[in-house]
Amino acid sequence: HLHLGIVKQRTFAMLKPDIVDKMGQVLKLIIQNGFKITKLKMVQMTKEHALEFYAEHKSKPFLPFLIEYMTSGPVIAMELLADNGVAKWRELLGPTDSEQARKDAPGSIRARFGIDKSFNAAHGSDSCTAAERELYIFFPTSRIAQYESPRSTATF
Ligand code: RTP
Ligand code: MG
Repeated sequence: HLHLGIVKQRTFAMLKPDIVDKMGQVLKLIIQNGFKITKLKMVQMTKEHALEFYAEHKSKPFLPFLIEYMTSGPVIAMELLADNGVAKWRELLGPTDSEQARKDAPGSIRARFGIDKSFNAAHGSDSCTAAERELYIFFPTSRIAQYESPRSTATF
């Protein structure tokens, strides 16, 4: 049957260490924006884990700083499900640079919770292929069944 170009997609989202103490506010925003949180865990990345995750940036000058930041405390790793979920989550995140986000997308997560282009609150996969790869890094759990939504919809 017709889907009119809209398809449910899973994406990988991560709250970076410095906003983990604001996770209540951020999770509320995520749910209010129509995402289902289908997986979630708090985890301290090792340096090796962070380097694997950010392999695409291995020659960037900011990589050592990024690894230091991302391993400075636990992160919240999530699988989110929504119509056009990959692009929808990138849109709610806003531009990479939080200062730019405050100009161009004032309601976005990076505008509201980020500091600058390095400390930018949260991560989102940039494609379905990236989402599959990143989800597998944090949730290498092929034995766990996939599902569409939690049993009840939380309202904060
Ligand atoms: P993300 O992967 O975290 O969702 O963000 P993104 O696609 O918008 O940005 P990307 O280019 O993939 O960069 C990954 C992360 O590296 C840090 N970064 N620092 N100092 C800098 O110039 C710089 N540029 C990027 C950010 O934490 C960014 O999210
Ligand atoms: Mg990226």
